[in-house]
Amino acid sequence: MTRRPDIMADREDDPDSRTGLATQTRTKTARPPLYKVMLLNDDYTPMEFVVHILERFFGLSHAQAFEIMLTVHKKGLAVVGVFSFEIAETKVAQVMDFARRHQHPLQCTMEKE
Ligand code: TYC
Repeated sequence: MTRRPDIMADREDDPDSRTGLATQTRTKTARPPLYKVMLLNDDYTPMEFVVHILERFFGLSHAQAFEIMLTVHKKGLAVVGVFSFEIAETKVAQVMDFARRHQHPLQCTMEKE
């Protein structure tokens, strides 16, 4: 009969027993990463068009939309919302498609928070 070397004599369901290293089971649930959706300023897209986009795709009131549009206009960009990857991707695509169809150069991007 062939004898197993001692090094192999660990229980097969315990990967730590041979190395002496202990691992712990993680019980914490990882939250999915969030993504900032940002609008960028440009010199050509009309202010009312940007306000309309913020109302239509981001559910902002007219006053909130106007405020964020002005922030983008003055500072160059602003975060308009924070979403899961898939929602952020959809918002960016909706804004870019709507702007393109109206022939405005408005840019919308996303970035991991
Ligand atoms: N700067 C534009 C203008 O003066 C307005 C504007 C605001 C454009 C926000 C883009 O994301 C933007 N007409």
